[in-house]
Amino acid sequence: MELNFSGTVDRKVNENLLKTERDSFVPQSKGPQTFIKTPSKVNKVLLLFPPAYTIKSSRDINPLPPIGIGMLASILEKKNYEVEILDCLVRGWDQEEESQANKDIVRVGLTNNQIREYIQEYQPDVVGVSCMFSVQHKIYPKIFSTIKSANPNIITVAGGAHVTVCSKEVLEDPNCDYIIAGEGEESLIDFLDTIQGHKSFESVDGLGWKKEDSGLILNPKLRWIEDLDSLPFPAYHLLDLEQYFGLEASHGIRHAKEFAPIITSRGCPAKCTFCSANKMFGYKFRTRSAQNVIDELWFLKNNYGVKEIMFEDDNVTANRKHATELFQSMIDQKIDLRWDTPNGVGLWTLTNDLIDLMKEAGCVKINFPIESGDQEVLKNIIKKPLDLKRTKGLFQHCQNIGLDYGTFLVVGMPGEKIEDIWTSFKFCAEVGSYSPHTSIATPYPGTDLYEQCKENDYFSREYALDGLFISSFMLKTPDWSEADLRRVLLKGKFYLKFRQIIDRPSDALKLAKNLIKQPGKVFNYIKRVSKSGSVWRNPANSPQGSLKN
Ligand code: B12
Ligand code: SF4
Repeated sequence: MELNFSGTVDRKVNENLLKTERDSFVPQSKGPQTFIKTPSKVNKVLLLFPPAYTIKSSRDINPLPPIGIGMLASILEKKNYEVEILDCLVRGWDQEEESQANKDIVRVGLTNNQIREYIQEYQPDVVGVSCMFSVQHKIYPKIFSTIKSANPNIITVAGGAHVTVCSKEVLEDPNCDYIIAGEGEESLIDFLDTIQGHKSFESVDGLGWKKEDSGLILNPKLRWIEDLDSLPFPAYHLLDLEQYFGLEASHGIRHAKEFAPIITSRGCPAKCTFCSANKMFGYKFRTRSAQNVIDELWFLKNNYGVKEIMFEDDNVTANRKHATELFQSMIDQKIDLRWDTPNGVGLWTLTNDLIDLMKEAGCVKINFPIESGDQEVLKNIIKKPLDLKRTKGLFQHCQNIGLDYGTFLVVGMPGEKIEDIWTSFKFCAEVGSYSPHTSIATPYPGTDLYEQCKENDYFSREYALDGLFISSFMLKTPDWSEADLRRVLLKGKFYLKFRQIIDRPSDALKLAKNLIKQPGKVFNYIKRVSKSGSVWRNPANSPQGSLKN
């Protein structure tokens, strides 16, 4: 099968690209012939967060302050560069452009013209583009070409999770001059030194660049920042936090208008087969000190009136000692903020005592990323270090102390049987989680799942990044068909609602009210899940729904 990431690369190149070790990369092709004349001096840098494609009716995207480029901006300011941040998504949150290829899809955010005008006004020497999501891969070339059309002398550099796992595809774009893989703080500064003639391109960790005689070069990513306290807080003065306040589509349900995301750690020691998080920040779990985090919380509270925090870490509790210290300090210093964990927590380290501490420290909801309710699937297929028996006790404890919780499931992994998925729904009922957030297994570049599917040809249709919305049905295996998956999802949904009414009769009224208020929602759900060819949550990835414009 021909892999179709961007339409411009062949399978051989992709296979190299998706190897886990970037250091084993050997350039395979000459790549586009654009080689950069370096300026003698860089004064101004613009960091840009692109607009996003989404489905018009559900707008499954979240405008959150992009703290990654916020941190880069801080570092740049410390080095005396003049910096601005342009979050094209939030600045154009009320603007929608219909896709010409599919009228269900819209581009949300600033238009190319608006971005061009901004750049022409600001006149940066370098524009850094955050390319975080592979699912948004079609927007990035448009942004690079818009930047070059504003001024062809501007140097473009891309970073972020998508760049990290699909470095070569991004760099092959003739309007993208450089990429930086993995965490960007040190490399961005080294890169700016390099293009000003003070360092060699080869010395910049994780840099992708174009060399006249040998095409694209990807330097290996070898270094991780050990002391996270050495990093400054995001440049909040450039992020303009107020523009995010009160927007409905934040990450999870918000109780306060004034909210902010924060990251307290980097890296994840687990090796879940569907996840590429370690490609971004490595396997070693590194933490900021409790006091460093608290200082940032005070800063957000005192300067921006922030009342609610989202810990956006992959695993805020992965190190129990660190988590205990952090939450205890929040209590001791009377920080008095509500908070939750939208991405879930490291359940293998969670204890009842830690949950008590979290609640006392202001936690209003814990997400339990159990992924499966079947221990064998967890152990042999997902490879998440989780003991479900122990986890049941944690759910029970949350119920006992009245702490809200959610559950994440991923279904349709190769090797998983339909009965196993059913077991997951039964597990959810048992622990009183009647609306689990259920994702269909999706083979992201850079994951073991992707490698396994490629090896065994488990793709149900031609592999394309467009299909990466977590809601897609991209796989087929000898154990089940797409139709089987759809059936069990539908059955599971109704089973859980039925169990909710039986187990908690008082919820029946609430469910009935919801049904009366939004009858179309249930109908749409049934239609979406049962109709072959339609997708689980987001039609952008249906075969007819590719983002062609
Ligand atoms: C917060 C978060 C979100 C937020 C993003 C908000 C925002 N504006 O930043 C929200 C909730 C919107 C989100 C949504 C989704 N997310 Co998300 N998200 C994350 C998460 C947990 C943390 C990101 C973060 O803030 N990290 C901390 C900061 C410091 O890091 P950073 O932003 O990556 O920036 C650093 C580097 O990347 C680099 N860098 C970044 N930009 C640039 C630019 C330049 C020029 C340079 C040089 C360097 C550079 O330097 C920064 C500092 O070190 C990551 C997991 C992770 N560990 O990264 C997943 C992650 C990025 N998300 C992921 C996914 C899949 C999604 C969704 C598709 C899920 C879904 N709903 O289907 C959606 C996509 C939404 C969309 N628009 O289409 C994947 C992306 C994988 C991929 N290849 O695409 C990740 C890696 C999670 C994973 N385990 O796989 N997400
Ligand atoms: S899913 Fe969570 S626990 Fe598993 S590897 Fe990814 S970040 Fe770590």
